[in-house]
Amino acid sequence: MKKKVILLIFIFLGIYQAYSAENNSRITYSINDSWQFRLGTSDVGEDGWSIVSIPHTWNTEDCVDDSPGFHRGTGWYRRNIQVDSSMLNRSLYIFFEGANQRTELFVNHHRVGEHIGGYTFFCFDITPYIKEGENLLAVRVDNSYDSDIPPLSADFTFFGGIYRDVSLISVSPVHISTTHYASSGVYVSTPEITKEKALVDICTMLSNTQTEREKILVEHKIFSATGECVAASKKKVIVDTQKEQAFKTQIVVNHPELWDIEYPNLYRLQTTLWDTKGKLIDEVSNTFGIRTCSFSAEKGFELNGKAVKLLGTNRHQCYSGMGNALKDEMHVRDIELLHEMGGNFLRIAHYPQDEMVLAACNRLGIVTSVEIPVINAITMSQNFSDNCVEMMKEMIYQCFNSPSVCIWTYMNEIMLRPPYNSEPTIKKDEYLKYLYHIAERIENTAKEIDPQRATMLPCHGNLAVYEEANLVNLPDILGMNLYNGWYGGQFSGFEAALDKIHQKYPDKPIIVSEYGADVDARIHSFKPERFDFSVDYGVMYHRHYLPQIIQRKFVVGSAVWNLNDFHSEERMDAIPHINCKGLVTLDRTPKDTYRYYKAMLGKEPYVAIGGSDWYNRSGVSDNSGVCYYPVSVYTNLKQITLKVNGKKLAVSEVENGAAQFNVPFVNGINQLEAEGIFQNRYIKDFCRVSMKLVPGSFDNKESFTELNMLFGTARHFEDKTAALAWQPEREYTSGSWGYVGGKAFRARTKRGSQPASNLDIYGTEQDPIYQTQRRGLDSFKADLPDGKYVVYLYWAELSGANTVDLAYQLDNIVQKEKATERLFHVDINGIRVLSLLDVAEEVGVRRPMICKIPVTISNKKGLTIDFVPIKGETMVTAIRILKLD
Ligand code: GCB
Ligand code: CA
Repeated sequence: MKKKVILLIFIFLGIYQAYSAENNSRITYSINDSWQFRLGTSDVGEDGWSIVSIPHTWNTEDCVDDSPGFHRGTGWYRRNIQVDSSMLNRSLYIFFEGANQRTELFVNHHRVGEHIGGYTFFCFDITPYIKEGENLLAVRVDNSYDSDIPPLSADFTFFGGIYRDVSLISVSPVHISTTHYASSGVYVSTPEITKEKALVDICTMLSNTQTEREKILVEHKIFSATGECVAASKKKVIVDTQKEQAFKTQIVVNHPELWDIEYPNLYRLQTTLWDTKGKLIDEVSNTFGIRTCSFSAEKGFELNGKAVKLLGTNRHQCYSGMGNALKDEMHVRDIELLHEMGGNFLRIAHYPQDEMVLAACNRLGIVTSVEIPVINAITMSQNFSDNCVEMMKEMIYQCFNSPSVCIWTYMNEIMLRPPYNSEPTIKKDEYLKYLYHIAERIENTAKEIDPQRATMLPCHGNLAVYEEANLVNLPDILGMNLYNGWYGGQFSGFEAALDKIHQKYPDKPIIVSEYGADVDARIHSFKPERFDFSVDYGVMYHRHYLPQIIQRKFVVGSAVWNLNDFHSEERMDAIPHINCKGLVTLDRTPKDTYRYYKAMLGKEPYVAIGGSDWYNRSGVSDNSGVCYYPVSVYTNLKQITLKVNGKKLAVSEVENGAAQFNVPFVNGINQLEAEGIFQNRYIKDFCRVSMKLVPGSFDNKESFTELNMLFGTARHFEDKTAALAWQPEREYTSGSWGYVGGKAFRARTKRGSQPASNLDIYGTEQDPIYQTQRRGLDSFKADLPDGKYVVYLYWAELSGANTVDLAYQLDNIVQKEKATERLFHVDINGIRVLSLLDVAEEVGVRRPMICKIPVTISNKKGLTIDFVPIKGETMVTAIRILKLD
């Protein structure tokens, strides 16, 4: 009772909890909450601090605003910790799970140390700086560009801040090391595995911060998944007064239960230090698995001697509106999404992620590759090279015990943008030599620390440049990032490329380390086309790729780029600042592409109606008052029956993960019900679609409510905020509605064109409405019934806007369109409503302009909107018509 009262008083006074050590064992306190944060280089003064919780990034505004760029600079965090006298004879550490990207820690104004790199754990010894009572922790974090710190550039946003958990660790002066590359201090490997027994090698790093050496007992106990102790050892060790003394021992586990994909059996190694009087000094637990893994072109990936095809995804660590500052459970959820989909492989790209990620992969049976963020290019400096190697060491030591990790990866598309192409001072041969030197150092580091695991280097499609740099034969596995049919070329270029590589390197196991297509879940098209960002093109892409991957044995694995949409500030696609190649959106809503994979890979019987997240649709009704749209049902069953509004429509055979239907949608709510049979059991999915039909011809009997037409495109667009459905343009015919004259605009790219501009349209989140347009049109006509209407005309001037030259777009880099002068009148039913309109002049380039005009139609005249050119071509991006009565 007394205790409770005291606690309450503390809370009311806002006093920090005091950290105290009641017994000897290790205590890890999370210190995520109640930090003060201030952006800027100075921590002096009391102004401008705000209270934040960690995980935290100072870039959350940047991921929702519409302006280019994100804040790169310095931020300060500070917080008090109360320490009571019992803690003063302990060793104290601050453990950071990750902060981007250069971090300095100060305790009571003493500089404790610095860590470089945004994606690995680090741990500082703060013992010498701690006093009884209040202690001030101050952390300076900097995410500025630094030519010595990888990544130099990459297709994702480098959110700054302490974006992963922080904790205070209190241990006895003699303890299992916390500062050996911030790992757990215990390394488990299994050099020999047979049915009868597994040899378990354990290397324990011991630290002694006292002035005297100390004799202790190191006990190891291995527990099975059911909690039974299956092996143990206890040995005397003299720990010198030093940090990180390695103590090695070997234990045998009889009849080991192996870790594999289906049964991810885990063991727990409990390491305990005892003093000679039998008092506990320190204890840590490490999860590990017993398994073998190998890669070869001939046999593929073998786990415990059994070949398994690795099929899965990549993953980025960010989320809608939160940047990279995710709570543990959100990391776990992503891995569960992958697991539910049937994925057995995760390329943790392009950097080590939250510890929850590997924990979940270990638990769920997902094989992983982890990689260091050396991307696109290097700096020819000793510091850069050293930082790469240091990151590799940190990554390997920190992930060492995870059975899911089978691959150490480095240098993603390192030849994508070699600087010698643009900077004459950099000599190509010197650059390639230095690049190889770094690659070799990284490769050797991996093999020295961990000879049991394979290495991989992911190349982009142009393998010749990697050959030139001598990088193909260096790693064990050749990673290929292939985007045929997305950034350029045809789908079939994918298998052609793979076969060609295999012919040249018949012994090299290949992983398709990336492949994917951007999908904006709001865009659909029944004439899907490369770079239209439609769900439908994305589905076509993946339905081509996956069977090709499955067919080829030398392709030992593949990883879709990407599990989730992710922030990439410089990108300007259908969703500006976001790379939308995810199978799920930035808030983890599955797209049809996810459904396709789940149908192909998932273990449970599965039926899912495609487009079930496309609720608001519009279309043109035919003579019988319906509109036919194709609907796919994704399933791993053989046959699907589809009912529409309670009536059976058809039965369809499943091919390549999907059954296809042509569904007559009626105006209003449509209920779809798909069902298949699995072992005498119905497996079903339901979905509702709200359809707003516009008559294909107005015979005055049809009712009309609204029409939302996009120009210059075959895309449908769902404005999910307003629950508004946009449909593609059509040409006017008598009695109906549509455009007259003109041409659909196409954005010019380096080698051709694409169906929509990739300009970020400022001040709107509905960018796709403005990214297509019709130019040079004479008019829009709709033979609407008499009545009162509101007409909305949409424009955006796309010419004259600066584009960004993004290396990842390869041949698809959009060319800047020269500013064109464009001046025209707009007449509605013969009345001039806008004269000498110059959209660029009116609102600026790449800005939305909507003109709302009330119109009364009488005498069966219908609606005619004329665009009268004065200078240049006329243009319009969308028209919305709403009937008021
Ligand atoms: C790549 C890169 C990756 C990009 C991806 C893309 O090859 O490795 O970082 O995000 O392509 O979407 O272009
Ligand atoms: Ca975490």
